[in-house]
Amino acid sequence: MLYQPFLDYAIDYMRSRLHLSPYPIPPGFTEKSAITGKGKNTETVLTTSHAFQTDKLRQIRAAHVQGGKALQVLNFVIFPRLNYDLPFFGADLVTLPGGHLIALDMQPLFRDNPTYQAKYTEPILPIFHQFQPHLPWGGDFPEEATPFFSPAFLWTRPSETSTVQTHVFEAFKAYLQAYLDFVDTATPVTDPLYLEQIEAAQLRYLRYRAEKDPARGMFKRFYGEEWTEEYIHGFLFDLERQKPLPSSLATQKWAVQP
Ligand code: DBV
Repeated sequence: MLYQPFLDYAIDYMRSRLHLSPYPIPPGFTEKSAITGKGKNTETVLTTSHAFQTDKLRQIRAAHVQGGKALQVLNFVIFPRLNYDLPFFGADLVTLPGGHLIALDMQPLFRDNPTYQAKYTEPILPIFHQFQPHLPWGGDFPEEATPFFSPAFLWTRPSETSTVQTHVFEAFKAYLQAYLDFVDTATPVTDPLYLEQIEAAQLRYLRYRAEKDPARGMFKRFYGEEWTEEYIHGFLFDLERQKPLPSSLATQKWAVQP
């Protein structure tokens, strides 16, 4: 349906530029379906999960929810390994009975740091300005989420599906291409203090997203509480379950222990 071309494009494009390995998806999460509604209005809601990793990217994962014309969601996030200061690639593409809601960004580890902004936000601004006229600010945005978004955050609620299929799709491609350019040139961080800051920023982001996941209510309704919490903490936002840390980091940590 609506977001399948986004997912197909992302996977094909990443395959063309990265050496993707599979990232394990816990049992029970690759595919999950439920039947909702009554009488003639029943609808199967299918959620599929997709996940990869590379030498620089800890987890590339997508959750794709398909429940008919009025329920389509693609949540796609790239979590870099903890020894890179890369931003997160974050796309939340949501179609509900009330309309479309699009969030697209390279979510910064250090939002207000000028050096970081110069490295990871300024190069994106021309792309942002290219699409912004077609994708105006979507309004109503949780204030507490602000630190997690860059000044190049595309946040929009298109009233036409065709806008999603054209401008949003083009913006998605452009952001992903630019993200992979960052990945190409990224080099490992070795400074222990910076590594600690990166880990703290990743945990801050992850905990916020797991705690505030706007899809929690929807998933609970379809698949129950237990499945939902496990999906959120065991797959969607799993960093804390994925200890030990990358070996370079772990070695440094262990080195200071008696
Ligand atoms: N959002 C997720 C995941 C989803 C998902 C993992 C797998 O983070 C879907 C599914 N997002 C989803 C759904 C809704 C939203 C809304 C189903 C609609 C919820 C509803 O209306 O019932 C960006 N997504 C939103 C909203 C925002 C985002 C701001 C509106 C929420 C609201 O108005 O309260 N993306 C979201 C976000 C961050 C991000 C908050 C924070 C860092 O990256």
